Amino acid sequence: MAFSLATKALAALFIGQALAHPLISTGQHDHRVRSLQRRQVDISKFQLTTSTNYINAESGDSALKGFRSVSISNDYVKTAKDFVAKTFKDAEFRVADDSYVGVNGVAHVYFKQTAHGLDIDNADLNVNISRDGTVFSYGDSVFKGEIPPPQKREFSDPIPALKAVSDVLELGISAERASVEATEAHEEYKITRTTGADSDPIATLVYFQKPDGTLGLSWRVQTDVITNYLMTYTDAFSPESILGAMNYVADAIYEVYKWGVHDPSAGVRTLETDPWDTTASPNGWHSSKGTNYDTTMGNNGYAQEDWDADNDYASGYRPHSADLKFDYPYYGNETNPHDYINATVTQLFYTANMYHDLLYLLGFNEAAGNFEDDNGSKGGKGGDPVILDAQDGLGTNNDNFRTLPDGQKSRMQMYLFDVTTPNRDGALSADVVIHEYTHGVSNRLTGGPANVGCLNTVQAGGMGEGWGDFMGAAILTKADATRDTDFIEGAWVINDPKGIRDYPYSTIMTRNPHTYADIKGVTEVHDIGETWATMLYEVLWNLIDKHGNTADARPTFGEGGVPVDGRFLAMKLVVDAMALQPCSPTFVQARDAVVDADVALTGGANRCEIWRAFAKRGLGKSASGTKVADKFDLPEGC
Ligand SMILES: *[C@@H]1O[C@H](CO)[C@@H](O)[C@H](O)[C@H]1NC(C)=O
Ligand SMILES: *[C@@H]1O[C@H](CO)[C@@H](O)[C@H](O)[C@H]1NC(C)=O
Ligand SMILES: *[C@@H]1O[C@H](CO)[C@@H](O)[C@H](O)[C@H]1NC(C)=O
Ligand SMILES: CC(=O)N[C@H]1CO[C@H](CO)[C@@H](O)[C@@H]1O
Ligand SMILES: [Zn+2]
Repeated sequence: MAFSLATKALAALFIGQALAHPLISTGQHDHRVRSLQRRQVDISKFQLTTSTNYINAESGDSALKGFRSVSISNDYVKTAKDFVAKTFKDAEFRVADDSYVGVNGVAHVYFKQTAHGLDIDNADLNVNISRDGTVFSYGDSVFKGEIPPPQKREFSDPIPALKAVSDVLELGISAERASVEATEAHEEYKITRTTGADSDPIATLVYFQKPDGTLGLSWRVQTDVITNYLMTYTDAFSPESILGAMNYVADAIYEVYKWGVHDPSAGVRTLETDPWDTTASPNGWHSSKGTNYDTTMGNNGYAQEDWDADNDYASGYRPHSADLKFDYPYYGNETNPHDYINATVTQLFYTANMYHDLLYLLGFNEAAGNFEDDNGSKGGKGGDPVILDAQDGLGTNNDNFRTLPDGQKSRMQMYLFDVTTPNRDGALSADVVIHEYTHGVSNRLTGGPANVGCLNTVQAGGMGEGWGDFMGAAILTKADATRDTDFIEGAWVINDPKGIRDYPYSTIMTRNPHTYADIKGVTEVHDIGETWATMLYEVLWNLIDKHGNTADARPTFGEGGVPVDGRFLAMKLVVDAMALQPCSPTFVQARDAVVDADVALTGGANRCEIWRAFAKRGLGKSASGTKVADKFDLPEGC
């Protein structure tokens, strides 16, 4: 038993994406598969068929029972290595470089089996280590038979392997004048001077567990042909025998106002590659239930136009791109907004998916009732990606979100704003998209995912508006902002620097004088929401001043799953509080839920920062939920 230290970039990529965190599943419905089928070759016939064992604590497995690392360190990789060394005595492994500790404190360590210094490409092992340092489960597709002795081969062998792959799969790559160049990676070769491929094919010598149960040397040949990026295994000594093939999707690229850009006046569009989070969207944004989409559809949402306001997402236009390259022009001077529908739908899809991924990390996941087509057996109900309708013909100068219970598709309708010339498109402005999506979050979280009727009273409905503005403010607040920096909602869409609310969000009373008493007798929910979001904006700044800020798009979690910076901590507490508060909460109850969320998450480490924020705006300790009046007092100890 030994560990080789060789880390191969390519192998790591392969493990990371094909096994640990699959990028895109390779089911039969893959659009690339379909395009291959037009050439009469069905790649699914060559699908890899490796079987994996999964052993958990309940299996009573003797290797697992009571295993604890003899080492005194709390290095979880070391614990996993010790476990593997003891359990698979005769095998060699290398640690893949994508081990991590999950939000639940479970560490996941990935190994690749090796033989004679080469990877056994379809022999993987992953070990889960609990918080207390014990191994609680592992999964393996380790080769348990006899490792054959090393075999000799010719330097030029990758060329016949490529020829065989191209012939059998009818890829149309010609390698008549090809030559071979070694790359920096171990036993990996670039095949140059071919024709018919989009980039030079790569061949890597690996071992492969064959369907007959033996282990053999194999060339893993990577070919990039128009829309098919394939990884094919051939027998190294009889290359025409294809051992397996998988479709490997290239990067997805979006030309968008990047996450963190408030609206089109605040930045330029850039190309964003694979922006998803692999925990929140393990199959990327264009895949669901084994289907890969070449359009703005996927597990988390379906984005399209709805010019005729018929709500029929199936017939709505959306851009298609076989290589998932969604880069479309938008200049801002177009007189007909239909001319940039590709850019708009792309932006809406991007913003909604980015927000899905962030919310997931903050706790709005499958079990909490989030918006996903496939619940991936992680709890909650599937079947409910968000319907994202851009340039919806139903109205102008507004947007809306209709939340249905978990398991039913909810709908965001983004309108055009015709108070400006040329018209402006709500879907291009992150503050308004985040505001709308947050209606879905607060409705699903308050009172449970199946009950979306908990924000209908006047105060609760008002907070429903406030949460949307607050989440936008927290997400779009820059790392170099200070508590004197204001946040303005909806300025771009109506082309007015004052935005769509009465006051900017500000911690300075003269710029935003809202206090609790302002909601007395008010029934317009947006007016009430302004006061609520103002209070949360105070919470945000008290926490940023205490814990600092970050420019990162996603939180870093410290011990106990607590975001290490104040900005994401504030977002997490606000989202956690939604799940804690009762159905139809009052301001007072929603405030208490934020205080309680901090108790649950940190043991109450931020109690006084939170109370001071609310008390400053009149929602102090002795404020009443029914008799609305300002109270500026703090609880004992603050
Ligand atoms: C590791 O634990 C995670 C849950 O934390 C589980 O989903 C996964 O299947 C486990 N994998 C193995 C190999 O034990
Ligand atoms: C819009 O702006 C682009 C880029 O600046 C320019 O090429 C184009 O001619 C403009 N179109 C109109 C209608 O002004
Ligand atoms: C949108 O993009 C497609 C290509 O995906 C193109 O054919 C079409 O003309 C574009 N639509 C507009 C309005 O530019
Ligand atoms: C209610 C629901 O949609 N449950 C699904 C959760 O995910 C598993 C596996 O993907 C499905 O079998 C369930 O139907
Ligand atoms: Zn709203």
